[in-house]
Formats: sequence, C-alpha cells, structure tokens
Amino acid sequence: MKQIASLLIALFLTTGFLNAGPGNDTKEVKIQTSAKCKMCKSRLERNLGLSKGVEEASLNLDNKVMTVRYNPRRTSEEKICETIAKTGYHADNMPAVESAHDKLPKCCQRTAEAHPH
Ligand SMILES: [Cu+2]
Repeated sequence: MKQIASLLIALFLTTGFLNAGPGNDTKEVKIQTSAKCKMCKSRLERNLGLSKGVEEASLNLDNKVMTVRYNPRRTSEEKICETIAKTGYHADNMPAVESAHDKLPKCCQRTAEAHPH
C-alpha cells in the first residue's frame, strides 16, 4: 500500500512538472534583418505582431536582429521569415520581396545612407 502511494506521488510530480515546464507552447527565434531605422522597427514589429501565431516581436536596432516568440503549432520560423520578406526586408537567408522593398520610404531602403535615428 505504501508503495502504491509513493508511486502515485511520483506520477503526480512527474505529470505536474511536465505540464508546468516553461516554453512548452512558445518558441523563440532570432532573425537577422536588413532594417534601417525606428520606422523599419515599428513596421516590422507591427506586421509580425499581426501575423498568426506570433506572440511577441522585438527588433534590436543596434544589430537589426529580430527576436520573435511564437507558437510552433500555429506558425513556423519559415513563415515568420516570409512575413519579414514580404514587408520588404531580408530575413536571414530569405531575400526581401523587391516589390515590397521598393514601396518602403526612401530612407528605409537598403540603398539609403545610414541615418542617425
Ligand atoms: Cu526605416
């Protein structure tokens, strides 16, 4: 009887641990983008934020790396890169969609001079 009780307790603890484990339904990915400035940052964060399965998107303007937290059951790293490419920016090895890039304000295009904001 005592053995059964400790078995049940062990089972309970294991199950509880698995359910409570962090990061069970979100994944995080870092993607190098060709963003230029604050406007690029808010444009990208908005478009990613509106896309399916993305919980949080945040661009670091120092290195232009986008950190995205997402639900892997609803989206994938590739879809996230596609969203960035369709916004007009490179995403790791995925090239920007040129028609989208050409619609960006001049200061946000890749040919733009680096500008101080
Ligand atoms: Cu910009």
